[in-house]
Amino acid sequence: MGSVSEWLDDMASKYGFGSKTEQASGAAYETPGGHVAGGRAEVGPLHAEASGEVLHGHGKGVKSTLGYGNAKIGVKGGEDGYAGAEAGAGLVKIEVDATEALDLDDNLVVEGDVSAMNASAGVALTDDGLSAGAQANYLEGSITLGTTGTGDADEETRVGLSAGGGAAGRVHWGDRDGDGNAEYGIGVDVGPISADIKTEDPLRTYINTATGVTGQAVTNLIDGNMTHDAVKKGEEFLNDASGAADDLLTSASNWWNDDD
Ligand SMILES: [Ca+2]
Ligand SMILES: [Ca+2]
Repeated sequence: MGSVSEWLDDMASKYGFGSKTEQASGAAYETPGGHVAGGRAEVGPLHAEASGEVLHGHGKGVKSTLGYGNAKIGVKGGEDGYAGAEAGAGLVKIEVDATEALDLDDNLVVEGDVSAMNASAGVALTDDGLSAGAQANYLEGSITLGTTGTGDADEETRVGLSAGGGAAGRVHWGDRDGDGNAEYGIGVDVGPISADIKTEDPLRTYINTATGVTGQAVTNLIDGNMTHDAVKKGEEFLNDASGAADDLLTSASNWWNDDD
């Protein structure tokens, strides 16, 4: 006769909750040039996922999908944290990574995608950012250009067009090149326009965008990550100011005590 904790342990390992979490399951059926796959569940703290693709092709830098759907419900912490609820489906999607397809410099980001009959809705919070929205498009496409892995001031811009309805917004803070400098950014889908900007150095990007060629001439002369440097200078200033305030208070209190 086992104790309650033994029983709980047994149930935890059996169903994957409590301390013995991580339980994943799935099934995939490969066919020539395609597959159907779905599954994944992590009970504790809850996470479920299902996805499927009818036909799937993968060439050098080109991925094409015909008939797809996915759904997630959330709350999961840890490394690849996820919180939210999302669902989406579409008919055709073609994604091109030109850097791979055309053997371009690995530090360039040149990507494009086109899809038709798409619908998606949901809210998601992941390690890479926050997104929310609902939309249905007959046709949509986007191009992403930028740099990655070149230092601490990489930038990416994505612009897209769509025909359909709905709206979405995103906040980015992922680290694509894993250099410890997050690429901060925002993105919106409003009307036919979709745009995202991500940058490891928001201050530099802001000056370049707001002041054009003149600003770029100036920022080109400044090495390093301007945002990090500005934050550091700000902290130093605050430390100095608080040090000066401390000195002032000490002097005042000494004067007061002497006068006593
Ligand atoms: Ca970088
Ligand atoms: Ca980075």
